[in-house]
Amino acid sequence: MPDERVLITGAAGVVGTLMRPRLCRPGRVLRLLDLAEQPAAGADEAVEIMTGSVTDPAVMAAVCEGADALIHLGGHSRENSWKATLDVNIDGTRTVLEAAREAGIKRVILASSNHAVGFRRAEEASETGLPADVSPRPDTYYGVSKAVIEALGSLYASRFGMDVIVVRIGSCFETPIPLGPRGLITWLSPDDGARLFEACLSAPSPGYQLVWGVSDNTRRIYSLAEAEALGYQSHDNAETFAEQLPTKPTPTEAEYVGGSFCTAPLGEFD
Ligand code: 15L
Repeated sequence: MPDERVLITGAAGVVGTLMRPRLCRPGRVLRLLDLAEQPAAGADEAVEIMTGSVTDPAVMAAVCEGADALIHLGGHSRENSWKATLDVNIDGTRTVLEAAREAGIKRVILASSNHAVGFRRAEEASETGLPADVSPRPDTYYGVSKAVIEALGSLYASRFGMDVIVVRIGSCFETPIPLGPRGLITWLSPDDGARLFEACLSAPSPGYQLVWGVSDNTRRIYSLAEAEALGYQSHDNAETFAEQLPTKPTPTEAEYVGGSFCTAPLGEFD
């Protein structure tokens, strides 16, 4: 059987860098796209390094050729000017989806963010957590772009029968420590992130799905039921780090899903 080829955009970003070693496996080639320079392929790594922008239709057509699945992580990962957000996150995602459709890629995983629903209040979460498909309440232009990415994914799934899974990522970092106390709520461990992407890649005929991307943190306010229905099982819990994060979340962090993004100046790169 030929190798499965998984295209990852934004492969040199924070999440992409964490996923590269974790999503490599026998029978799979990772095609890694980024504008930034990437480490060359290691001796035992089946990777193809590609350089280019998700905003360039010619680049996207070339990298989608022969790919079986796509994980779209590319784009600005924090607040930026409206123009940059529009060009890269919104228009870029349409370019990515269009190229995927033209290349016949049937399985697409899109990185959304908790900031698509950043103005949801923690108190809205029931015992099982905020549903993964709770409607958008963006906290920034960045959050608006993620809400549009979700809508674009829904459009391509409905129109063209593609399987599109959108992951509302909490905070995916090596540990929750740099995130401060909010990380005890939002952390997605890199290993859990890889488990979740594997579930998204292999779930049979999911159609369009929104799922939360968080670990099974003691203090989480997000439902994991939707991700678990795809086969995700979290093994990690940010609470392991609680002693290293003794302070309490600020009132904004405790009140709103998006934490400090809710008060950050709009359109300003931080
Ligand atoms: C995000 O969406 C960002 O990409 C990431 O850098 C973190 O800030 C994360 O949200 C978060 O909320 O912690």
